[in-house]
Amino acid sequence: MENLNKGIILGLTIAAAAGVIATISLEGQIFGQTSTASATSQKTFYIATVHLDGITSIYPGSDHPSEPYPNSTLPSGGGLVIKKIDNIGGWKVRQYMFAPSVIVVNQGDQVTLNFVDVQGPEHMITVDGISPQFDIHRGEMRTVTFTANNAGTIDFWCSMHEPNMRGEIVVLPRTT
Ligand SMILES: [Cu+2]
Repeated sequence: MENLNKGIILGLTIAAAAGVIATISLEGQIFGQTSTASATSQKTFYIATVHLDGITSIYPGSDHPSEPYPNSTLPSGGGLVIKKIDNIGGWKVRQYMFAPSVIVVNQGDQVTLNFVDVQGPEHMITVDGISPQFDIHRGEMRTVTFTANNAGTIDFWCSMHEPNMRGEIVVLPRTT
C-alpha cells in the first residue's frame, strides 16, 4: 500500500507538470464546484505522439560547440535513435514519446483517450487490458473509451518505439 501511495503521489506530481491539474480546475470553473477524488465524471484527454530531437553538428556553430558523432549504443526497439550524420556534419539523437505520458483519473470515471499522431509517420499503440493494438498515422486520431473500474495503473505503449514510448494511466481509488 505504501508503494501504491508513492506511485499515486508521483503520478500526481508529473500530471501537474503536464497540465492535467489545470484541466480539473477548468472543470471546477464550468460547473461551479471543486473536483474531488470521490467524484465520478467524464474525463477526456488528447495524447500526442511526439519526438524530442537533440540536434547538433560535428562543426562548431554560432550558438553551440562542435560535438563529435557519438560512439555509443542506445537500447534497440526504435524509440531511441541516433540519426546518421548528414553531408554537412549535422547529426541528432531522437526520442519518441507520448505527451502527456502520465494521466490521472478517479476510479469509476468514464475515460476518453484521443491519441493524435503529431510526429512520426506511424505508431502501433496498445492500451493494456483496454484496447488491442491499433495503428495510427500522422494527422490521424484514434479514440479509446473505457470506464476505470479498478484502482491501480494501466500501461499504454507503442510497439514500434520500444522501450521508452510508454505511458501510464493512474486510477485513484474511490474514497467514498
Ligand atoms: Cu511510436
